[in-house]
Amino acid sequence: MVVGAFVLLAAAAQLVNAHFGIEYPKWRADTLSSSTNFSQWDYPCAGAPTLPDNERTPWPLTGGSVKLDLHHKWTYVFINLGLGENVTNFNYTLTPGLWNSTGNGTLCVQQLTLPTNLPIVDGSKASLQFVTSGDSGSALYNCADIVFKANATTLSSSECVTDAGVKVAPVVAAQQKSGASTAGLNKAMLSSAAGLAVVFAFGLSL
Ligand SMILES: *[C@@H]1O[C@H](CO)[C@@H](O)[C@H](O)[C@H]1NC(C)=O
Ligand SMILES: *[C@@H]1O[C@H](CO)[C@@H](O)[C@H](O)[C@H]1NC(C)=O
Ligand SMILES: *[C@@H]1O[C@H](CO)[C@@H](O)[C@H](O)[C@H]1NC(C)=O
Ligand SMILES: *[C@@H]1O[C@H](CO)[C@@H](O)[C@H](O)[C@H]1NC(C)=O
Ligand SMILES: *[C@@H]1O[C@H](CO)[C@@H](O)[C@H](O)[C@H]1NC(C)=O
Ligand SMILES: *[C@@H]1O[C@H](CO)[C@@H](O)[C@H](O)[C@H]1NC(C)=O
Ligand SMILES: [Cu+2]
Repeated sequence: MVVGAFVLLAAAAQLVNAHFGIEYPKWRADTLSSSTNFSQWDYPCAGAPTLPDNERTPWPLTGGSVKLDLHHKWTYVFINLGLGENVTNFNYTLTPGLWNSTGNGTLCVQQLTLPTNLPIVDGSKASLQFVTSGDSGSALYNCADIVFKANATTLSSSECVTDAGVKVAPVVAAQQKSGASTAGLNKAMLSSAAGLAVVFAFGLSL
């Protein structure tokens, strides 16, 4: 069924060299570096192992910042959260509206909204999985390891700057009104679940 086409498209897409980097939180490894053998095509974390505890980025209990370096003309962006020390199951989405990001450069979001009733306390360890994908459904992966801390802060607004020309909009909102920018990113837009249905229709079955 869909799997055969998925594999072919993934293979074709490997010809396009336009991966992405994580600037914040600290990523597990520089998977863009040609001096390592990490591959962003490898699920779930490009083959990079969990960082030692002293290298986990402290994140506020109410949600923290993310800063990505995007190289594509446009891409879907998913950010998933898994709880625990050695995460294998990234089963909470932090991008329920599914982001469609256009432009090439730095995308920063100062505070991601966490799912309600997330079972975390001061000191809970977790990992973030960043996924970018085009229409073909082929995807690239990177991960970052965090620890939820009561005294952690988000990046300041001067540290969290999105490049001019880089925009992100949830898929559903993007279809309703064009040109939504990060300035317009809000909780209501990010909480539309219908966006996921759209992308799975678009991304995984074409
Ligand atoms: C990457 O893989 C190649 C081929 O298997 C090997 O020769 C090289 O040493 C590896 N590099 C690293 C940094 O592990
Ligand atoms: C992204 O931007 C860099 C420099 O800012 C440029 O060299 C590169 O060609 C751009 N890539 C795309 C896909 O627009
Ligand atoms: C996580 O993995 C590390 C290294 O393999 C191991 O030392 C540690 O006990 C593991 N922790 C849990 C909770 O499984
Ligand atoms: C997520 O996965 C973890 C570990 O497998 C599990 O304990 C937790 O209940 C799951 N949460 C949800 C919302 O699926
Ligand atoms: C995402 O943005 C790109 C570039 O603007 C556009 O071509 C594509 O149709 C958009 N996808 C959706 C589902 O809105
Ligand atoms: C948070 O508290 C810990 C001690 O629990 C301390 O080491 C750390 O520097 C504090 N961080 C901030 C940002 O205040
Ligand atoms: Cu790429």
